[in-house]
Order: sequence, then structure tokens, then C-alpha cells
Amino acid sequence: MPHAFDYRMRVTRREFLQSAAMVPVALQAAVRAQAEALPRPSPAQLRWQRDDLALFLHFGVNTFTDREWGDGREDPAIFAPSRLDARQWARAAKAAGARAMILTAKHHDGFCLWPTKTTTHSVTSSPFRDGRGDVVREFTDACRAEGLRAGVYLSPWDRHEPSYGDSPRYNDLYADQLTELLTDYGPISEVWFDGANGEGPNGRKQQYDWDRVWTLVRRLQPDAVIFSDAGPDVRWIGNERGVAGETNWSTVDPAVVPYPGASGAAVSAMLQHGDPKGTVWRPGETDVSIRPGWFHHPAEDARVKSADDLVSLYLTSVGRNSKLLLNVPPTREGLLHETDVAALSGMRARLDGLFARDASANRRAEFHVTGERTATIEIDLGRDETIAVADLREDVARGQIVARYTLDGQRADADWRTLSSGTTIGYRKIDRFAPVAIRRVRLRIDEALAPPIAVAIGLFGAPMS
Ligand code: FUL
Repeated sequence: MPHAFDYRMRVTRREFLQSAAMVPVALQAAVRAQAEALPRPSPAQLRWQRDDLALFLHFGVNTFTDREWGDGREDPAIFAPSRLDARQWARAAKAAGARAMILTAKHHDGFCLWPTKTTTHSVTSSPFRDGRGDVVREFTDACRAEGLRAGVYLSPWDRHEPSYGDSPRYNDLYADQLTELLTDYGPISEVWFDGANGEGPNGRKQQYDWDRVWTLVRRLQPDAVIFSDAGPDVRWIGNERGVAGETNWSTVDPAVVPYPGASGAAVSAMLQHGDPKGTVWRPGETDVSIRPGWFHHPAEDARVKSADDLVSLYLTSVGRNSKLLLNVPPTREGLLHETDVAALSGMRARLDGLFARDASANRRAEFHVTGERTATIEIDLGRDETIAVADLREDVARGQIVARYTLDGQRADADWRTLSSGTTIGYRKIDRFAPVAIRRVRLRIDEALAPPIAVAIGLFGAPMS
């Protein structure tokens, strides 16, 4: 539940004069110019971030061969989901609080889940709906029916396609596949590119033309965000464990990750942490599977993450200025497994419990400028309240500014004590601490990239479990 930025910001005249007096006029202008120069999100990037949670669906021939990576030699006849129901996926996603889903329209094995004109290696050659099926259509229809945004994953690495490795020819085919997906299925909110670049069926490697790919997406779906290690809109967070950097800037230096699949220590650090000096806005997306693998394997039915595990993942992704893309793979039947569905709704119930009552709701937040790059935000809760979670939010529409903060609490008639501290806040920073009864809270912005502006503070007690 997003906090509205409804703070009645109160800087007293004396504080204003004091803070203004501390900074010479020329410097004030320079500081303002710097704040204005900060990278900011596009409307599509903001929408993407505010979704908090999306589901990832890995589905295809691997579901039937029990593999993670197909080799491209799978017989399309094996693709035979007996009870495929995309509405069941969408309902489970919605019940989990997800606002979007992304489907693997084609994975590395090259099998296409839609009736593409570019190859016969698709649902058209399978028994699914007697060769007249279209999983992408059922998926996008289900998303729309449940009010979810729809995204697609189209693997550039294709282990089936004979033209793979013949770079211009395959790049044309890839552009044609993308064109079909981005033209025939209504609005697509996110296009997901991994950087996998292995050998094709002829043992050759392909040179991808990313500029062409991104230009095509912009032209066909201007409101979509493009995900890859190298963005351009949304970057990979750098691991598949569900953990964003504790320090996580939404800005990056684009030169450090020049193309999807680039590797090295500097690349990993940029993906995990971003860069406060970064010149482009490219927030991190945290993709992780509810199971050990990305595809459904019956042997992993007993290894589904629990609702508590999923809450932890939420806190280390959404709670660290990232977005959670949680993979929940359909089974051979074409349904999400009941264990996964139960874990999803358990996660939602716990999160709803955690954020049920904001002790700071309707309380006045006083914003004090204390220096050129420092400020405090103080809230009087009116009485002692037991608090165990702080949900901090910068107004990222204006950029990301906070570089270091401390959250203090004070019981009536007692001294201030530190509840939590950290570096970046960004869109959302969720801090948990041992439950403590406090009457007043104070967020100190100790370091910022520009003159600080208000940070929204939500305060929650420990949920009953
Ligand atoms: C990777 C792929 O190789 C995995 O199979 C999976 O799709 C993951 C999300 O991206 O690059």
C-alpha cells in the first residue's frame, strides 16, 4: 500500500534562514542545479517499480523433459499440457499481490509457445489444443482478465534454430519473433532479455544486435520497460538468490555493463549496488525461483520455499529498493502446483499482517533541514506504540538522494535510541528490528547527494503469528 506523500512539511522560518545563511548564494544555486540534474525514472519505470511484485513463469518443453536447459532437439510432440489454465496462474498471482506476470515465450531450447510464422518449432507442431493452441494468447488474455500487466521473455540464445550463429540472418528472425510478440498480443509491460549467448545447433555463436532489439521494442511498445543486465530501463540485480544489495542505487554508470551477459567484478558490483554517481536511472530487478529450478520438476515438489522464506525474499528485494520477480513454474498439467499456490497466499497473508496498521498514519511529520545535505524527519505517535518494522520511502519520482540515514526512537520521557541505520533508501527500504515501545521517531538523513527532501515513514508492529 503506497504511502501518499501527504507530508505537511514544516520548516520553520528560523530554520530556513539558518540553513540558508549557512550556504552562500552561488553554492545554493549550484546545489539546486545538481538536484535538478539527478537522473529520474520514466513513467514506465515508476509504474514497474510500484508494482513491487511480479510472477515469472518458466514453461515449455523443459517442463516435459524434466530439464532446466533444453538442447533444441526436443520433439514438439512432447509439449502436451493436459489442463492448461492461464486464469489459474493469474488468479494465484493476484492473490499473492503480484501486479504483473512474465512468461517464457521462448527459452534457450527454441520452442515457441505461440504459433510463430518464423519456425515450425512451436505449439503448432504439438498436440496442445490440436496444434491450434497459443499459450502466449491464453496468458495475455488471463492477465487482462485479472487486471495484471503482461510481460514476455524471449531467449536470444536458440539451440534449435539453424540460422543461429549466422548473425545477420538470425538477428532478422529474432526481430521477427519479437515483432509478433509485441504486435499481436496487446500492451506488453516488460520485455525480458537474458544475456545467454551459447552455441547454436551448428556449434556457432551469434552476435546479437542489442541496439536493433531495443529500438524495435521502443517502436512497438513504447510504454514497456526493457530488462537486461544492461537495461536500458531495468537492470538485473546480479544474482538469482533473491538478494539486492544492502546499498542499492537505482542509478548506474552504463559504461560498466555495456551489454547483457557482460561479466567481471565491476559488473557484479554495479548490478548489485548501482552507483550514486550513475548518469542513468536503471533500477534493479530481483529474479528468484520459488523452487530450486526455474522449470517445474516433480522431484522438487517437496522443496518449494515456504511462505516465511518468501517474506524474507520480499524484504531482501522490495525492502532494498528493488522489485521482486518471483518464478512460479507451471506443471506438466499446465497449472501452478498447489504447494506453490499455498506458499504464495501464505506470503501475502504474512505481508498483509506485517503492514496491517501504520502507527504513523495521520501523524504529522516534521521535516527539518539541518545542513546542506542533512535533515531530520520527526513523528510524534501520540502515545507509546510497539514498533518492529519501518517502511521508508523516498519520492523517487524526484530521483534518489539519501546516502546514509539513522532511525531513532524515543519512549515518552526517555532518551533517543537507534532502531536501525543504513545507506540507501530509494523507492522502499524496509527495516526490521526487535519490537520496541516508542512515542516518537526521528529519521536522520546523515548524508545525501543533494538537498534532502522528505522521506515517507511507515511504522508497524510485530504481527501476531
Ligand atoms: C537465465 C537462464 O539461463 C535460466 O534458465 C533462467 O531462464 C533465468 C531466469 O535466466 O539466464
